[in-house]
Amino acid sequence: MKGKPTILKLGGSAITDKSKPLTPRINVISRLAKEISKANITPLIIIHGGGSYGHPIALKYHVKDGFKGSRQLIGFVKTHEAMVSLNSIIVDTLIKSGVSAFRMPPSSFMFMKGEDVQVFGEELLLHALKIGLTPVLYGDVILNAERGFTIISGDKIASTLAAKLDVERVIMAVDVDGVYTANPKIDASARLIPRLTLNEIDQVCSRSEGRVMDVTGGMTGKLLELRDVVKLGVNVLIVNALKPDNIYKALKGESVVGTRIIKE
Ligand code: IP8
Repeated sequence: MKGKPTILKLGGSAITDKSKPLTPRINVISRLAKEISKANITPLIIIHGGGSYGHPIALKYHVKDGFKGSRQLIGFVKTHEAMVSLNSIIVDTLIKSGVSAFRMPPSSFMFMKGEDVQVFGEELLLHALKIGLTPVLYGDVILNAERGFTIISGDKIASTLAAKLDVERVIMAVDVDGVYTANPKIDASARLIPRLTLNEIDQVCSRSEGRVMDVTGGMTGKLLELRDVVKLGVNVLIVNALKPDNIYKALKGESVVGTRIIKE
Protein backbone atom coordinates (compact mmCIF):
# COMPACT_ATOMS: atom_id res chain seq x y z
CA MET A 1 0.00 0.00 0.00
CA LYS A 2 1.52 3.30 -1.10
CA GLY A 3 0.74 6.28 1.15
CA LYS A 4 -2.00 6.83 3.71
CA PRO A 5 -5.66 6.07 2.93
CA THR A 6 -8.14 8.74 1.90
CA ILE A 7 -11.62 8.35 3.36
CA LEU A 8 -14.53 9.43 1.17
CA LYS A 9 -17.92 9.53 2.89
CA LEU A 10 -20.90 9.76 0.52
CA GLY A 11 -23.75 11.35 2.46
CA GLY A 12 -27.17 9.71 2.39
CA SER A 13 -28.81 13.02 1.37
CA ALA A 14 -26.68 13.13 -1.76
CA ILE A 15 -27.06 9.52 -2.90
CA THR A 16 -30.74 9.05 -2.05
CA ASP A 17 -33.91 11.13 -2.23
CA LYS A 18 -34.75 11.53 1.45
CA SER A 19 -38.31 12.61 0.71
CA LYS A 20 -39.19 9.14 -0.68
CA PRO A 21 -38.44 5.86 1.15
CA LEU A 22 -35.95 3.52 -0.53
CA THR A 23 -35.22 5.89 -3.43
CA PRO A 24 -31.65 6.04 -4.73
CA ARG A 25 -30.44 8.96 -6.84
CA ILE A 26 -29.18 6.71 -9.61
CA ASN A 27 -27.88 9.58 -11.77
CA VAL A 28 -25.85 11.01 -8.89
CA ILE A 29 -24.49 7.59 -7.91
CA SER A 30 -23.45 6.87 -11.55
CA ARG A 31 -21.73 10.22 -11.92
CA LEU A 32 -19.94 9.87 -8.57
CA ALA A 33 -18.75 6.38 -9.52
CA LYS A 34 -17.27 7.80 -12.75
CA GLU A 35 -15.59 10.66 -10.87
CA ILE A 36 -14.12 8.24 -8.32
CA SER A 37 -12.88 5.96 -11.10
CA LYS A 38 -11.37 8.86 -13.07
CA ALA A 39 -9.58 10.27 -9.99
CA ASN A 40 -8.04 6.81 -9.46
CA ILE A 41 -6.89 7.52 -5.87
CA THR A 42 -5.38 4.65 -3.89
CA PRO A 43 -5.59 3.68 -1.12
CA LEU A 44 -9.22 4.79 -0.83
CA ILE A 45 -11.95 3.77 1.62
CA ILE A 46 -15.53 4.69 0.69
CA ILE A 47 -18.25 4.94 3.34
CA HIS A 48 -21.84 5.84 2.57
CA GLY A 49 -24.78 6.97 4.64
CA GLY A 50 -28.31 5.64 4.96
CA GLY A 51 -30.51 8.36 3.48
CA SER A 52 -34.02 7.13 2.68
CA TYR A 53 -32.91 3.50 3.14
CA GLY A 54 -31.65 3.09 6.72
CA HIS A 55 -33.11 6.06 8.57
CA PRO A 56 -36.91 5.63 8.22
CA ILE A 57 -36.82 1.97 9.32
CA ALA A 58 -34.31 2.62 12.14
CA LEU A 59 -36.56 5.44 13.36
CA LYS A 60 -39.73 3.32 13.23
CA TYR A 61 -38.21 0.55 15.40
CA HIS A 62 -36.08 2.82 17.64
CA VAL A 63 -32.99 0.82 16.69
CA LYS A 64 -30.56 3.57 17.77
CA ASP A 65 -31.99 3.51 21.32
CA GLY A 66 -30.85 -0.07 21.79
CA PHE A 67 -32.62 -3.34 22.54
CA LYS A 68 -35.76 -2.80 24.63
CA GLY A 69 -37.82 -5.76 23.47
CA SER A 70 -38.00 -8.55 20.91
CA ARG A 71 -40.43 -6.58 18.70
CA GLN A 72 -37.49 -4.42 17.65
CA LEU A 73 -35.49 -7.35 16.29
CA ILE A 74 -37.38 -7.36 13.01
CA GLY A 75 -36.61 -3.63 12.69
CA PHE A 76 -32.92 -4.29 13.37
CA VAL A 77 -32.65 -6.82 10.54
CA LYS A 78 -34.88 -4.79 8.18
CA THR A 79 -32.65 -1.73 8.72
CA HIS A 80 -29.59 -3.82 7.92
CA GLU A 81 -31.20 -5.31 4.80
CA ALA A 82 -32.19 -1.85 3.57
CA MET A 83 -28.57 -0.74 3.94
CA VAL A 84 -27.34 -3.85 2.13
CA SER A 85 -29.71 -2.99 -0.77
CA LEU A 86 -28.38 0.57 -1.02
CA ASN A 87 -24.82 -0.70 -0.68
CA SER A 88 -25.39 -3.17 -3.54
CA ILE A 89 -26.45 -0.32 -5.82
CA ILE A 90 -23.35 1.71 -4.89
CA VAL A 91 -20.93 -1.22 -5.16
CA ASP A 92 -22.41 -2.46 -8.48
CA THR A 93 -22.20 1.04 -9.96
CA LEU A 94 -18.60 1.48 -8.81
CA ILE A 95 -17.64 -1.91 -10.26
CA LYS A 96 -19.29 -1.01 -13.61
CA SER A 97 -17.14 2.14 -13.61
CA GLY A 98 -14.00 0.08 -13.13
CA VAL A 99 -13.48 0.54 -9.37
CA SER A 100 -12.55 -2.66 -7.46
CA ALA A 101 -15.23 -1.90 -4.87
CA PHE A 102 -15.44 -4.46 -2.07
CA ARG A 103 -18.43 -4.43 0.30
CA MET A 104 -17.37 -4.57 3.96
CA PRO A 105 -20.46 -4.52 6.23
CA PRO A 106 -19.43 -2.76 9.47
CA SER A 107 -21.82 -4.95 11.52
CA SER A 108 -19.70 -7.97 10.49
CA PHE A 109 -16.38 -6.72 11.79
CA MET A 110 -17.15 -4.06 14.38
CA PHE A 111 -18.67 -4.32 17.88
CA MET A 112 -19.58 -1.43 20.15
CA LYS A 113 -19.68 -0.87 23.89
CA GLY A 114 -21.80 2.18 24.74
CA GLU A 115 -20.66 5.02 22.49
CA ASP A 116 -17.34 3.41 21.54
CA VAL A 117 -16.27 0.95 18.89
CA GLN A 118 -14.65 -1.74 21.01
CA VAL A 119 -13.79 -4.31 18.37
CA PHE A 120 -12.66 -3.24 14.94
CA GLY A 121 -11.17 -5.68 12.43
CA GLU A 122 -8.54 -3.32 11.12
CA GLU A 123 -6.40 -6.20 9.78
CA LEU A 124 -9.20 -7.02 7.33
CA LEU A 125 -9.47 -3.47 6.11
CA LEU A 126 -5.72 -2.96 5.88
CA HIS A 127 -5.30 -6.22 4.01
CA ALA A 128 -8.01 -5.25 1.50
CA LEU A 129 -6.26 -1.93 0.95
CA LYS A 130 -2.86 -3.59 0.67
CA ILE A 131 -3.93 -5.78 -2.23
CA GLY A 132 -5.54 -2.79 -3.99
CA LEU A 133 -9.25 -3.21 -3.22
CA THR A 134 -11.48 -0.23 -2.47
CA PRO A 135 -13.46 -1.15 0.67
CA VAL A 136 -17.02 0.20 0.71
CA LEU A 137 -18.49 0.51 4.21
CA TYR A 138 -21.78 2.10 5.26
CA GLY A 139 -23.79 3.37 8.21
CA ASP A 140 -25.22 0.16 9.65
CA VAL A 141 -26.91 -1.54 12.57
CA ILE A 142 -24.31 -2.78 15.04
CA LEU A 143 -24.23 -5.08 18.05
CA ASN A 144 -23.46 -3.27 21.28
CA ALA A 145 -22.22 -4.91 24.50
CA GLU A 146 -24.14 -2.45 26.72
CA ARG A 147 -27.25 -1.71 24.65
CA GLY A 148 -27.78 -4.95 22.77
CA PHE A 149 -27.61 -3.11 19.50
CA THR A 150 -27.60 0.38 18.06
CA ILE A 151 -26.89 2.29 14.83
CA ILE A 152 -23.42 3.29 13.76
CA SER A 153 -23.44 6.30 11.41
CA GLY A 154 -21.13 6.60 8.43
CA ASP A 155 -19.61 9.62 10.18
CA LYS A 156 -18.84 7.56 13.30
CA ILE A 157 -17.24 4.94 11.05
CA ALA A 158 -15.15 7.67 9.39
CA SER A 159 -13.97 9.00 12.76
CA THR A 160 -13.25 5.46 14.03
CA LEU A 161 -11.16 4.66 10.95
CA ALA A 162 -9.33 7.98 11.25
CA ALA A 163 -8.49 7.17 14.89
CA LYS A 164 -7.43 3.55 14.32
CA LEU A 165 -5.68 3.86 10.95
CA ASP A 166 -3.18 6.47 9.88
CA VAL A 167 -5.35 8.30 7.33
CA GLU A 168 -4.40 11.10 4.96
CA ARG A 169 -7.66 13.04 4.88
CA VAL A 170 -11.42 12.73 5.09
CA ILE A 171 -13.70 14.04 2.32
CA MET A 172 -17.37 14.35 3.23
CA ALA A 173 -19.63 14.47 0.16
CA VAL A 174 -22.95 16.10 1.09
CA ASP A 175 -25.94 17.77 -0.63
CA VAL A 176 -24.98 21.38 0.19
CA ASP A 177 -21.78 23.35 -0.47
CA GLY A 178 -20.41 22.85 3.06
CA VAL A 179 -21.08 24.22 6.54
CA TYR A 180 -23.22 27.37 6.63
CA THR A 181 -23.93 30.03 9.21
CA ALA A 182 -27.57 28.76 9.19
CA ASN A 183 -29.48 26.00 7.39
CA PRO A 184 -29.19 26.96 3.67
CA LYS A 185 -32.27 24.85 2.84
CA ILE A 186 -34.58 27.07 4.90
CA ASP A 187 -32.68 30.33 5.49
CA ALA A 188 -31.82 32.57 2.51
CA SER A 189 -29.34 34.60 4.59
CA ALA A 190 -27.17 31.52 5.29
CA ARG A 191 -23.51 32.01 4.27
CA LEU A 192 -20.98 29.30 3.48
CA ILE A 193 -18.08 29.00 5.94
CA PRO A 194 -15.06 28.11 3.74
CA ARG A 195 -12.69 27.36 6.62
CA LEU A 196 -13.44 26.14 10.12
CA THR A 197 -11.09 25.44 13.01
CA LEU A 198 -11.62 23.01 15.86
CA ASN A 199 -12.69 25.76 18.26
CA GLU A 200 -15.15 27.20 15.77
CA ILE A 201 -16.96 23.85 15.44
CA ASP A 202 -18.47 24.29 18.92
CA GLN A 203 -19.80 27.75 18.06
CA VAL A 204 -21.41 26.49 14.84
CA CYS A 205 -22.99 23.52 16.66
CA SER A 206 -24.40 25.66 19.47
CA ARG A 207 -26.20 27.80 16.84
CA SER A 208 -27.80 24.74 15.27
CA GLU A 209 -31.49 24.09 16.00
CA GLY A 210 -31.19 20.30 15.78
CA ARG A 211 -33.86 20.29 13.10
CA VAL A 212 -32.62 17.37 11.01
CA MET A 213 -34.63 14.14 11.15
CA ASP A 214 -31.69 11.74 10.82
CA VAL A 215 -31.43 9.18 13.60
CA THR A 216 -27.72 10.02 13.63
CA GLY A 217 -27.91 13.81 13.89
CA GLY A 218 -27.52 15.51 10.48
CA MET A 219 -24.89 18.24 9.99
CA THR A 220 -24.52 18.91 13.73
CA GLY A 221 -23.88 15.23 14.42
CA LYS A 222 -21.43 15.22 11.53
CA LEU A 223 -19.46 18.17 12.92
CA LEU A 224 -19.35 16.75 16.43
CA GLU A 225 -18.07 13.46 15.04
CA LEU A 226 -15.53 15.21 12.80
CA ARG A 227 -14.14 17.15 15.75
CA ASP A 228 -12.39 13.96 16.89
CA VAL A 229 -10.93 13.45 13.41
CA VAL A 230 -9.58 16.99 13.20
CA LYS A 231 -8.11 16.70 16.73
CA LEU A 232 -5.90 13.93 15.33
CA GLY A 233 -4.48 16.39 12.79
CA VAL A 234 -6.41 14.86 9.86
CA ASN A 235 -7.78 17.51 7.49
CA VAL A 236 -11.45 17.31 6.59
CA LEU A 237 -13.18 18.73 3.52
CA ILE A 238 -16.97 18.98 3.25
CA VAL A 239 -18.06 19.33 -0.36
CA ASN A 240 -21.24 19.23 -2.47
CA ALA A 241 -21.57 15.89 -4.29
CA LEU A 242 -24.58 17.12 -6.28
CA LYS A 243 -22.32 19.46 -8.29
CA PRO A 244 -20.52 17.66 -11.12
CA ASP A 245 -16.74 17.27 -10.82
CA ASN A 246 -16.59 18.35 -7.15
CA ILE A 247 -15.73 14.87 -5.89
CA TYR A 248 -13.19 14.38 -8.68
CA LYS A 249 -11.54 17.70 -7.79
CA ALA A 250 -11.63 16.98 -4.05
CA LEU A 251 -10.03 13.57 -4.54
CA LYS A 252 -7.35 15.05 -6.79
CA GLY A 253 -6.65 17.80 -4.26
CA GLU A 254 -7.76 20.49 -6.74
CA SER A 255 -9.44 23.70 -5.67
CA VAL A 256 -13.17 23.20 -4.97
CA VAL A 257 -15.92 25.12 -3.16
CA GLY A 258 -16.54 23.62 0.28
CA THR A 259 -15.67 23.84 3.98
CA ARG A 260 -12.18 22.87 5.06
CA ILE A 261 -11.87 21.90 8.72
CA ILE A 262 -8.41 22.10 10.20
CA LYS A 263 -6.95 21.79 13.70
CA GLU A 264 -5.70 25.42 13.72
O1 IP8 B 1 -26.64 8.11 7.24
C1 IP8 B 1 -26.88 5.72 9.35
O2 IP8 B 1 -25.77 6.22 8.67
P1 IP8 B 1 -25.65 7.79 8.33
C2 IP8 B 1 -27.36 4.44 8.70
O3 IP8 B 1 -24.25 7.97 7.89
C3 IP8 B 1 -28.58 3.85 9.29
O4 IP8 B 1 -25.96 8.56 9.58
C4 IP8 B 1 -28.63 2.39 9.34
C5 IP8 B 1 -29.62 4.53 9.72
